[in-house]
Amino acid sequence: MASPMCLPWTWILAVSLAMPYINASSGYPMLSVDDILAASKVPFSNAEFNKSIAARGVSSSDLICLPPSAGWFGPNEEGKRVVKVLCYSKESTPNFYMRPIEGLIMTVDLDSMEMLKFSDTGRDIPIPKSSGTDYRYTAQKKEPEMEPLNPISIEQPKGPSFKVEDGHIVKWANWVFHLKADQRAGLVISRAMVRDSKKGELRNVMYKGFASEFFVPYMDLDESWYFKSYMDAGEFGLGMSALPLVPLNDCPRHSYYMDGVFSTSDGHPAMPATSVGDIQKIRETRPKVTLVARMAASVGNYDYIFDWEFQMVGLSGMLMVKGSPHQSLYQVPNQDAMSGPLILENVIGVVHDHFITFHLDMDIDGANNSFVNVNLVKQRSLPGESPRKSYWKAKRKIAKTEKDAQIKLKLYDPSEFHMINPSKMSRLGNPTGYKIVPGGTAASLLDHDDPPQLRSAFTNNQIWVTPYNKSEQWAAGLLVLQSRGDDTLAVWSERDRHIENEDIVLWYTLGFHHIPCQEDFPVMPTVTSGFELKPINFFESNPILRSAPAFEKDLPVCRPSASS
Ligand SMILES: *[C@@H]1O[C@H](CO)[C@@H](O)[C@H](O)[C@H]1NC(C)=O
Ligand SMILES: *[C@@H]1O[C@H](CO)[C@@H](O)[C@H](O)[C@H]1NC(C)=O
Ligand SMILES: *[C@@H]1O[C@H](CO)[C@@H](O)[C@H](O)[C@H]1NC(C)=O
Ligand SMILES: [Cu+2]
Repeated sequence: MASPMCLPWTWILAVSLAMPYINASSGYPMLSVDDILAASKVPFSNAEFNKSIAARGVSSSDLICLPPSAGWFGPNEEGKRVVKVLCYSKESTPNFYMRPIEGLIMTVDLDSMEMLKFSDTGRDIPIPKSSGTDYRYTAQKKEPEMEPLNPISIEQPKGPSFKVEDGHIVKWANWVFHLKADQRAGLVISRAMVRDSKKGELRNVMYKGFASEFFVPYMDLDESWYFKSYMDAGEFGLGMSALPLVPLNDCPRHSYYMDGVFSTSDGHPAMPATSVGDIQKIRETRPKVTLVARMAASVGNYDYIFDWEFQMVGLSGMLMVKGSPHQSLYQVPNQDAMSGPLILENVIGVVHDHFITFHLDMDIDGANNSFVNVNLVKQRSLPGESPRKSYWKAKRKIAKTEKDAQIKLKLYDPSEFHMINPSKMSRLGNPTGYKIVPGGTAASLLDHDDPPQLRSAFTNNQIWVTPYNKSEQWAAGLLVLQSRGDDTLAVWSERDRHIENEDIVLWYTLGFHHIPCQEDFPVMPTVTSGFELKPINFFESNPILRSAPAFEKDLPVCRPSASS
């Protein structure tokens, strides 16, 4: 586990985690595994807590306590690192998230491990029943009332088409890129280059791309809920929350697995503690062949799967969000007073949002690029000009400074968004470029002065462009735990720096609102969302024509060993 080769890097990480204490901006480094383990034990040394648990009929051996981050809500909790500790019953279920002990919440100081506040408001709220909460196949008592599907096997008899050099550099089809496991971002793709099939040269597309920050605010004002406005990358760490991928279930044969070795709070190298290992994998599938760099993480009650999908023509970032069950509230007779739909007896799925902000340092044919807003503008024909009264024109506007590139998506005033190299022209004189095609387009409905939105102001726009600055990689700022929003992408962008024909970074926020429903119980079906990066006048013509079609003689025919 502790390979000596990892040490230099680990020390750099340990130094960068310690450094924030001398930084002027608000906030603290992400929670460490030690913080989490220690904080979750604090309630047990409190007699009042024991009394409350006993009154609810829960045995202490059935308790599971977790310390989610507390957010930041004004000066009361400043000067100390605090978390909120809440508990669940794991009696008769592996799915304790479905059995919250509602209204029991403790504010804990992470350094002194003291309980700062004890709040116990939910004694009359029953703990939801355990029946039906077990999602495992073996726990389903009844035969399913549908025809089972036959297995499908995907074969690749000549082995994979990708190569991995030095453990990190991936070569596949016309793509070359570097893959890295990162404690905070999870998976980092860098130096993505594509070989031009006509000219044979390797051309730069993206210097670095990764999920920079998450924002998941819940819409409930109760004492035990209002603070739930998680920022999963900067508070918990996507890499730190990584899950092992399961061969043949998560990934097909020939997949390549990469361990993530990170630093513990005392600087030792270690694999993520929430599971036995962090694995990224590369997958090949047919007939639509894409190369997938995947990582899975489990942050609290949510499982996230990140797929960076390389295609023959484009490069796309894909995100799948796969939920484990939600935390829940209780049944209230007045529906309007409920913060979400009832999804099971005694369980409310509290409505909330998911936002993920990506850092996309594009380098189209070199570092100096420009951002172009190609606006579709409605035109009115002149009287007598045409039987047609209206049409639209694509009007190009190059962003000169950061404020020109603060973009809110609009259905009735649409645009395409291009990253171009203004000094690299195609045969026809078009600048070479890539466009970003937004996917999940939900915007945050919170007011800008609401503390969670102030800290997550990087979600105020869906697109931003900033000049490259090595200190501006994390959209919520370097320090996120209890930050006050003084070091976010929104603050940097207000400087309105020059971004035309410069080394620039594109930021895109993917969003979706989540109104839970009964099908989200006991485990959520996968929600998929993503965005694409597609070439725009980058190639002289469609590069797919140069790749060979599949012939029948090359494809294996698989037969079951005994035919029936
Ligand atoms: C609370 O209960 C736990 C488990 O039964 C016990 O170990 C602990 O000593 C109790 N704490 C107090 C302060 O009574
Ligand atoms: C990029 O542009 C800057 C000026 O905006 C210039 O100083 C720099 O040399 C350029 N870099 C390249 C690689 O052309
Ligand atoms: C780079 O970013 C840091 C942090 O936001 C900031 O203090 C510094 O002024 C920035 N440098 C430039 C040249 O914008
Ligand atoms: Cu959700």
